[in-house]
Amino acid sequence: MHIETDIVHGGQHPDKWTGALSPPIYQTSTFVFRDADHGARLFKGEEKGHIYTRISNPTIELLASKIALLEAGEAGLVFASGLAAIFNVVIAVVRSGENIVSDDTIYGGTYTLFKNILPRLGIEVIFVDVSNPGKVQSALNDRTRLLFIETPANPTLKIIDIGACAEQAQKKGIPLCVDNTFATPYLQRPIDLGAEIIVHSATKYFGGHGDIIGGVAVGREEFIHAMWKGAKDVGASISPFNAWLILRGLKTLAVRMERHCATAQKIAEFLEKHDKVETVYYPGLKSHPGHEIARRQMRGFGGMIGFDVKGGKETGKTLMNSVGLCTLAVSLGDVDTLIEHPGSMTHSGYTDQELLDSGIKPGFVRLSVGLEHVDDLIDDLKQALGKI
Ligand code: LCS
Repeated sequence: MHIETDIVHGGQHPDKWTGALSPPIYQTSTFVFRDADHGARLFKGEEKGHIYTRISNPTIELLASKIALLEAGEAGLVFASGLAAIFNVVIAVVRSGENIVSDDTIYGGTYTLFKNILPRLGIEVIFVDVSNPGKVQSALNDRTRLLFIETPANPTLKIIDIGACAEQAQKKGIPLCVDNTFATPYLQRPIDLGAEIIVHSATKYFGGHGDIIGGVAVGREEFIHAMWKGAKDVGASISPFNAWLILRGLKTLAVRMERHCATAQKIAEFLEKHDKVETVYYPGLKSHPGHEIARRQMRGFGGMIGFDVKGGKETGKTLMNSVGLCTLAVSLGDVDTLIEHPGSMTHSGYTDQELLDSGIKPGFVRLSVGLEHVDDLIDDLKQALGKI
């Protein structure tokens, strides 16, 4: 089936008890055992069944298998947030005394997890520009257990060649983990290009409506099972209701992504021509250094745009304080267009030098293009840029 069809039907079937088309929400913490031996067998893994929602839940499992299908992976595991998914992947793969090689441009929360929390567990993270194969080669060593990237990356929309990266990881015998939040499997399927593990903030395009927090990891069956064994004791489980809201949001992923891409392309072209704008970062623009790679590995360029306004941070602030229709807030992938300043908001865990090294200039503004009419969005940005 085409991915558009899998997005609607994949993994789902009418409820076997009632025929309900929409899946039931198993909003329960616990599941009743038939007798004491049944409970003991479930705990020993001798019989399949649900015990307790931190361990497993049918609504959450439905979401996990649906996302695994969309990502062309064997299995998936859903978490309370994207960061919980990333943390659980790391602790499933990396032990104290070992390390991760990560691209230097990633979501600020992932960056502070890697920079501040993992070293406390004895896990070192080596940050390099992963788009440069030579730098990756010299960073990988005998204690490296994971190569981690985001593409397109938050917030600069940096593009990394997934296939080339996967090859380097395979040579080293380690998995490549791709955070596919910005693209979604509708636009890009890293597993088809050689990646082994996919993570997502489901909070974003999967949910799509700005009303939940969730995360997911996808990979080989054996890996997901091993990760689940640890994750059930870490306890970062999503609520069944939130899992259901993501299932509902997912149904419109294809049409939403088409519109996000079309509107973002027009806005990026508008911004590129504007005399108050210095640089526009959008992979759909020919001027973007990752444009050719993005064309090869993505079927569309996504709904995220970055841009530098002339005059730096202060003019950036004037712009953000002057928008009317665009909303000044973090998060992304919502139906509402959101605008924010990564340097002082989502990426405030980077030092000023680290921001510059990752190409995030002081006046860099990030736009998550929503589903409003493109002309209304352009009018709003035009009037706000006019205030500079
Ligand atoms: N990965 C990416 C690429 C993200 O953008 C985020 C959150 C996460 C992982 C973490 O997911 P969460 O735990 O929030 O579900 N990005 C955010 C952002 O850019 N603004 O607010 C959150």
